[in-house]
Amino acid sequence: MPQKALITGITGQTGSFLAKQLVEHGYEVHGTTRSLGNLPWRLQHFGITDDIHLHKLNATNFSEITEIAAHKFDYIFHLAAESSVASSLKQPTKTVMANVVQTTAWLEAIKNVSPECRFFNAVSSEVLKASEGPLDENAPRSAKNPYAVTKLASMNMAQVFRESFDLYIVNGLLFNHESELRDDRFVTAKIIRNLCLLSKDPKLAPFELGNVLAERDFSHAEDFARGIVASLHHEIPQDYVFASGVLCSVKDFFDTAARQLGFEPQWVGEGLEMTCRDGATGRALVGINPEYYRPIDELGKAGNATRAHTCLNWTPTVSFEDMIGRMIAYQRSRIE
Ligand code: F7E
Repeated sequence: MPQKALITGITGQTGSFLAKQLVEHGYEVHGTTRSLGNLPWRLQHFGITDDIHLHKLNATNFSEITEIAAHKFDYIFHLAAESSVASSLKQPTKTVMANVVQTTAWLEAIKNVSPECRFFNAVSSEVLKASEGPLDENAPRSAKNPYAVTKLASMNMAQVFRESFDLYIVNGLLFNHESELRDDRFVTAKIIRNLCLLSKDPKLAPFELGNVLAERDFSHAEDFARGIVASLHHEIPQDYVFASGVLCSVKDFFDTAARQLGFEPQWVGEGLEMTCRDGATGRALVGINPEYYRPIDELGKAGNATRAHTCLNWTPTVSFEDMIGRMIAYQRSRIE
């Protein structure tokens, strides 16, 4: 009998990489989606749409969640969420419903109808407090935006269920994870898409970013998917940081991508007056728009994934440059 796995949020970036890996490993893969009418383009990209059992789910409907949990999966990977910090600032109530109420409903459902199921809960580096040095699972907590508040609550809830009801539950403290399948609400995909468009059309006007001095710890989502699977196969359920350990600014990401596309990025000005031109042609590539700034944007958070290295034998394999190369190649193939 193949092992049965359910991925909530299977049509998202990380859900799709996870689905691909589980299908390749011979699992029977199920997934939830808001609408069966929407084409799951990421699953199509991997050619695995026919291998997936899709379940339509209204994510805040507790009885629908219980009905799906009653299929008695061996593993549930709970990734469905409002995952954009910017969107959470605009729609905090919706974010609480998607991230706290939904997660609690899944926890309650597995406790009631499938207590043997191993459950992965996707949490975020946004719940960790910035400080000197890379942050591990024991780093102090802090939540500076609605998204972070909801992820912290969902992590606390999952820990309470693990300790109170003896369930196998793992929280993954995921630092930024990007890929060719990222959507451009997120800064990396926005940069890649716009630079590819600029490189294709010499007359195109520059685009706009927010705080380019913000720093993040970027990895490839495919590497995290591998770690997430491994995290439910350890003998004890515990929480894991997944991260590269390397800090990089949005500006560094932009510069690396621009160079790979043949531009020579040259920045001038400060703050809102910053702009970047192509040194070879003098053409403006990007400017700053305060609309994309966050009210609070914590700087300098790198992750320490020692526990994942030690317990799961997990290490990232896709380098920063290769990740950007893959994002560019995919984006170019879509716009050419
Ligand atoms: O922003 C800055 C922005 O929206 C990254 C999610 O996966 O990782 C992700 O959250 C940085 C921020 O991702 C623009 O201010 C500048 O400092 O790509 P992002 P995020 O907020 O880090 C964490 C770990 C998660 O858990 C989340 O689910 O880039 N930035 N200019 C911009 N950001 C955006 N979106 N757009 C800009 O134009």
